[in-house]
Amino acid sequence: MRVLITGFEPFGDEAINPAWEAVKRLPDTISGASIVKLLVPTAFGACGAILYEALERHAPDAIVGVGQAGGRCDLSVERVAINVADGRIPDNEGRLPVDEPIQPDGPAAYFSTLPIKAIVARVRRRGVPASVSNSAGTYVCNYLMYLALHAVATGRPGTGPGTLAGFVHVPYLPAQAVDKPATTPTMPVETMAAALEAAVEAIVEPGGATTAPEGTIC
Ligand code: PCA
Repeated sequence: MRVLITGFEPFGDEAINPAWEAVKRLPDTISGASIVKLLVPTAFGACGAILYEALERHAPDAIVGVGQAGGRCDLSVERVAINVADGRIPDNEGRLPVDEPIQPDGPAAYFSTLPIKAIVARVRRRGVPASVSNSAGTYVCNYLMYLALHAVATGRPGTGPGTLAGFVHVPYLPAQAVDKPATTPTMPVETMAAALEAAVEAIVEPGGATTAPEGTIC
């Protein structure tokens, strides 16, 4: 089994992106699966082109995107990607889409095909807080998750009907919080890497499926 794990470049005012910092620390093999690590630009368009190239080159069995969600306090496993690009700040190439469909002919949303609840359970067992998130936002992370699921749904080269795809967000690193309010949640990079490793284990090892309630009430 081969797992493609992407991590984003720094964006906005940040000099570092915890997603790539954690992804690059992963071992090359997890539970017998080979891990392909891919740095992707925080740019609408460009990140998709690099994803498609990697799909063709590696034909992964699972695609796991990882991105920074500053302000979140745990490993958040995304449930859904929606067909909209609506930025708040320009991406790293200066693009700021507003209310644009990602794929004009695509469905309104795709659900993650990763075992999201098994991932949450496994990460918690590793001693790291985790939760299911019901919004990946409307910026580049949601965009990449949508494109990965759309690639599988439309049979892009390098994918098959059983290719799994989804996304997880990670908090800021402690070093990113020194100039932010004292209550800003952070997670050390080693903890993030351990959580991502546990997440991959949940994806590649059969039998971990769970339907534990993880919903939210507004
Ligand atoms: N986080 C942003 C884009 C890149 C990243 O790491 C997001 O959540 O959309």
